[in-house]
Amino acid sequence: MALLSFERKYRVRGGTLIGGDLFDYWFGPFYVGFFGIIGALFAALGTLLIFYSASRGPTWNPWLISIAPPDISYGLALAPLTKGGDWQIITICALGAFVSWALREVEICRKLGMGYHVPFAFGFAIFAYTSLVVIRPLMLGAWGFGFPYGIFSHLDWVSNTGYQYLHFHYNPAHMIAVTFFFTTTLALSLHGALVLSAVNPPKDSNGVRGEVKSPEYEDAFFRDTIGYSVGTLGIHRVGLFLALSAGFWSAICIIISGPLWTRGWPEWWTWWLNLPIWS
Ligand code: 07D
Ligand code: 07D
Ligand code: U10
Repeated sequence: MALLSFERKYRVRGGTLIGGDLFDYWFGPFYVGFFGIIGALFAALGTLLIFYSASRGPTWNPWLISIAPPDISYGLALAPLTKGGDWQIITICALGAFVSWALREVEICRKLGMGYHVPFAFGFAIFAYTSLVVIRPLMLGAWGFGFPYGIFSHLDWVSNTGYQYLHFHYNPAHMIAVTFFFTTTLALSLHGALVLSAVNPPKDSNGVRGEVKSPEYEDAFFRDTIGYSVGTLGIHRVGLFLALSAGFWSAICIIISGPLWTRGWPEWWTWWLNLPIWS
């Protein structure tokens, strides 16, 4: 079905969670909806605040602009706008925009009669962000533990926070997260390569392209190679699981750093040396 006639068929009324028919329309290619409006408002307000804060800062260099959270001494209180209060409002705007984006996805899923897998997946990214700027700061008792909003400054934060625990690679949840990230890229490269190899087979000596292969060929390739094929639907379940696990264990690895373990992460492994089996 051509895209235009497809859109006419599927741009249907309804499925909204809130607002009824009021915001149930499209703006060019974009579905709007109640959450499109408030998402755009949060994004606009947050961006304006970033510009306002940058205008008070020492630089307009986009790599160096940085909006820092309040000093630790403010604890969990609201800070004055120029002393990290801007960071606090920007954080609220960011969370408002991310959650609106997810709910707008939900409304689109409902319109199309699809599952909620995409917004569910985006929820894990939101959880990872929340773990950094809400959950861990709350557990440590100060908003100052959040990361600063700046391209290079947030890298400094990651490095400083990592070295605070001596050697962040020894954080067991970080190990699991990193492994899931690596496995995700392995899985996507295998999947992308396998699909292209089947739908885009080599040309023969006359320059004629071979026939597009069916999924049975894809199954056969992995049975021949590793003895098992997870199947053409299964690989998408595997991919989603791997990617969501990467984000989930990332959130866990930072939440436990401080609230649960305050010393260097290498020290955590002494439980291994203390096992009675060695004595
Ligand atoms: C490709 C989808 C498109 C999204 C893009 C990002 C902005 C920020 C705003 C100046 C894969 C758009 C960027 C809107 C501009 C201002 C105020 C997604 C794709 C292209 N980081 N991080 C980057 C964010 C954290 C870390 C790049 C955001 C944590 C490291 C970009 C968040 C930690 C490195 C960026 C966030 C951390 C980066 C590329 C939020 C642990 C890099 C991102 C909201 C997770 C890399 C200079 C990308 C880099 C990089 C954005 C959080 C670590 C600027 C929006 C605190 C180690 N991060 N980041 O491609 O080159 O993502 O940095 O949580 O090396 Mg970061
Ligand atoms: C938080 C992003 C959420 C994004 C959202 C959407 C917009 C809109 C608009 C484009 C979670 C934003 C959207 C703004 C844009 C348009 C139009 C994703 C988030 C909601 N580490 N480490 C991780 C590795 C070291 C340290 C995670 C590797 C060192 C700390 C991941 C290495 C030390 C923290 C990871 C390595 C250290 C982490 C990041 C290697 C530093 C964290 C991924 C090979 C000296 C962070 C929750 C992530 C974390 C984190 C990987 C090294 C410290 C597992 C591969 C040893 C302090 N590290 N790391 O979380 O867990 O994505 O955050 O050396 O806080 Mg690490
Ligand atoms: C997948 C797949 C598959 C496919 C696919 C894909 C996964 C089965 C079938 C998809 C994958 C790709 C296409 C591959 C490439 C993708 C990536 C590498 C991922 C990264 C993506 C990007 C970097 C692109 C990011 C772009 C984005 C997010 C779009 C940006 C758009 C906007 C900001 C507009 C958003 C729209 C909203 C919020 C709702 C509508 C609102 C408007 C249009 C604005 C107008 C506003 C109003 C009407 C409200 C009024 C309020 C305002 C303006 C505020 C004013 C306030 C003031 C204070 C001034 O598996 O195979 O193939 O394709």
